[in-house]
Amino acid sequence: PQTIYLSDYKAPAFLVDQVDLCFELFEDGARVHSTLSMRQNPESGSGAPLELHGDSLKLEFLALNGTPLLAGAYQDEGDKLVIPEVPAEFELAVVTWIEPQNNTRLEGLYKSSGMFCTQCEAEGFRCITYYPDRPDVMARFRTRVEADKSAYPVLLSNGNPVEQGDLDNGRHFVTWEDPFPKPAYLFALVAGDLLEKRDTFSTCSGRNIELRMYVEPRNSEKCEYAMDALKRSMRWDEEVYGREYDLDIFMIVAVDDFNMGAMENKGLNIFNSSCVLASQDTATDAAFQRIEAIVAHEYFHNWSGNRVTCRDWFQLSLKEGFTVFRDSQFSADMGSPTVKRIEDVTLLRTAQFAEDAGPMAHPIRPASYMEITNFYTLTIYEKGAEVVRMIHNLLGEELFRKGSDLYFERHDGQAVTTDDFVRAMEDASGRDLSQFRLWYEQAGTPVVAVTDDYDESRGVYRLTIRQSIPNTPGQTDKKPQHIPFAIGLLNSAGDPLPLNLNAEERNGPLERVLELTETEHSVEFHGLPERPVPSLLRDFSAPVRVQYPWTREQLLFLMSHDPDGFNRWDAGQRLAVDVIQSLLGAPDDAAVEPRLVEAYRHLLNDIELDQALVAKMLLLPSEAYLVELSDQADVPAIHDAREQVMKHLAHALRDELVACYQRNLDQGDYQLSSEAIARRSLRNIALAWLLHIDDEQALALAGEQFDNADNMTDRLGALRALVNSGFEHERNQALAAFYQRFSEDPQVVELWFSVQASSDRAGQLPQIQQLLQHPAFDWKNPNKVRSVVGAFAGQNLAAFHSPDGSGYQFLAEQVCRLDDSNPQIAARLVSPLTRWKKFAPHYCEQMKAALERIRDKSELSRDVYEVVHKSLA
Ligand code: B3K
Ligand code: ZN
Repeated sequence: PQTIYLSDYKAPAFLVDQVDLCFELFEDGARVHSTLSMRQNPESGSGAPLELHGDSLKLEFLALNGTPLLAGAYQDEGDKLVIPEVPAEFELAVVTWIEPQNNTRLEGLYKSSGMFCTQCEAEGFRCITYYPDRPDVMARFRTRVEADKSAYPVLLSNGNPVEQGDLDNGRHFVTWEDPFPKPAYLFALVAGDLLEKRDTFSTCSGRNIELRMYVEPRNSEKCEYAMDALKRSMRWDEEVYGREYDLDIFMIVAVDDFNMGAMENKGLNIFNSSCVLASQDTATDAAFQRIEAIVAHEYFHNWSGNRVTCRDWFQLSLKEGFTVFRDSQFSADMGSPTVKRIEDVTLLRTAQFAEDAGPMAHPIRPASYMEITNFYTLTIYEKGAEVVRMIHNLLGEELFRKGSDLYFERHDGQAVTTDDFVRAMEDASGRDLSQFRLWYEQAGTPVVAVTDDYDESRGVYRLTIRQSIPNTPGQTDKKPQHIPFAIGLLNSAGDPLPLNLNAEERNGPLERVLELTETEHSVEFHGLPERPVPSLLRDFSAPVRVQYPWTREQLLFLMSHDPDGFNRWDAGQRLAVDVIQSLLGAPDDAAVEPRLVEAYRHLLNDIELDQALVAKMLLLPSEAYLVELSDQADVPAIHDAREQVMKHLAHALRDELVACYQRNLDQGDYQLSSEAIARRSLRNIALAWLLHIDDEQALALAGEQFDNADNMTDRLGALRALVNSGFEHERNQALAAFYQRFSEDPQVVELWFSVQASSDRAGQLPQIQQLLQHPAFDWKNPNKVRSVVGAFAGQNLAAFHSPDGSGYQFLAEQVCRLDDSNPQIAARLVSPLTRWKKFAPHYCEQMKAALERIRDKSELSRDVYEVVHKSLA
């Protein structure tokens, strides 16, 4: 496969003004008629041949300005159609035949449970027709869809419906017109027998927007939450960013077979069912929150992505980083900002830091790729969002808004670069972000090492802060970056101290954002009668690793006194990490730090503190995070040490856990407020811990909760606790009952699969093999694959890293099998193996062998090829 470089970017030789499409949909295939009004791009030289992308197409007809082109007048190069000579302005007619019913890659036009749907980002449109399939070619689309009327009563595409009617043979058509020029990756089409849910939204300027959701009839009762979330998103984007919706209709469609979460097609968002459908009985609190975030994310793309789009795919973070930042601000506003921050940082530190330290590390604006689909990464999305967040914090709320207004105004209708985004922020604020731009160019997580000393005689406390950025593939000797580093100081009573930068200053602010720009930065704080405790990187003000020689004493202190909620949580995590790490390889009866137990006791009894924060603080750092923090990870040892701490805590705090469970029982109706969510999460944590030590009373509580829950959070919480307990009989009984009750609901069946696959008790390899044989398992459905294979390799770490290497071989086998049908999903599944160098020698050799096995498969897809070869390099 070829590598594509950012430095090779050239403006398109031809532009498309208008696209006229007609889809004739049949059971054995689809005929696509396309008429393109094209002209030479005045900004690039003339004389270039016309090149159109194509993938798996059968060309039936080709005509230039009405004259059919004969075989010699063009070349069909497989992935490209080349017409050597074309006039400066012309009309090109293309007819292609495609087979959506056989499309298992789920890119382009395909079928999912009987309906037709599309996925065109990044390069799916070329699987539909020949086209200059690149985001900087923007055109107006008019789309006619024809299909059998009884099988496909609903026919949708982007924009507004302009014509419809009946045809011969029981067929009908609808024509849609999208007035906004767009790149082909935002094209969408849906045809099916779908139920329509309607609502309306009145915009800030008083326009009435029709909101429609289309779902399979069995999902009729699962639409309300997403519809409400959509309206909240629309309002929020008006209020916070001044962005009004621009078409008269906004549509959401739910489909079961979908490679990712959702897609922001203009006016016609398509969602993975699991990211949009929800009811109290079938969705957990976490699922509701995820749905709200994804609905918002896709909606926000209408401006950050659609009205202003990417020039090329190297700029992907332009739309994704910014939009993730926007959806995280939105979620913070809808719930608890501290909890949202903790969740985002947990994902970032566990998974994005790992990616940034592995063989696939890349900057948020990569310089090259083989397969763009592999670059929809945590780095592009999550780190990209952190970079926008830093700009937000450096500029402040008001100037950031000025910058985003300028960006949207300046670039409306254009395809632009991350640099254009940063420039708009600079121009609006007057700030110089030239060094800051390194965040876009340099990969790797900066390490910020802090040391301090206190001069008692002068009352001066000095921090010395050194930054360094590790080498990553293809990048060494990196330049220091511009890092906003928020800090505070506390005295021994736990009060925040004024941060006076010199002897004259008296009432300095209680928090400062230091702007680190040099390799070494030092700063002095004056007027301090005692040595303070530093609170570093408050609210995680930059995506960096902080090193500071915290004592356990200091961490305990920060855990209960830091006014920064995020840092309170973080202090607890650091303490727990330290305790678990100190037990690695220790005998089972080694002593567990008693102060950790007391800190957790205190938390469990603390009813003053925000209970949502308490629930987060009670969660021990995950195995994945502990692996990320170690050098030569021995996963079974990490698993054992963590288990030992968890069991010790559960035994020592048994009575407090029971009390916490009882105190948090819900009396009234199910609600989705932060308080109610926190209550459910506290009682489910208590239940999980108690069942982890096979507590008989907890077994009864779990049984009761499982049988009588009026919502999925509690029912699944009880099931998960039982599955992870030693009560084998009850575990099997509950699993069977759960399946029986929900076997008709694919989203719940996915939960059922993943609860087992992610559990070291129910998800050992033979059990995983059994799940793959289960009638509800379906290799063609990405959600099912993720819920069994993905959950096993990504969450059931002790089983996956079995010392005999069987987990690795298993994964290699499944990747090879999937590579033939859905390379995109196959490439994603490889990810746990790519970090092989991180593990202890015994494991690392076997992981490498598994990668080699995949490498040696014949006819490897470009997707898997790139990941495997880069990992082995
Ligand atoms: N933009 C899509 C992702 C498309 C992935 C293509 N392989 C969803 C999103 O980020 O909103
Ligand atoms: Zn997105």
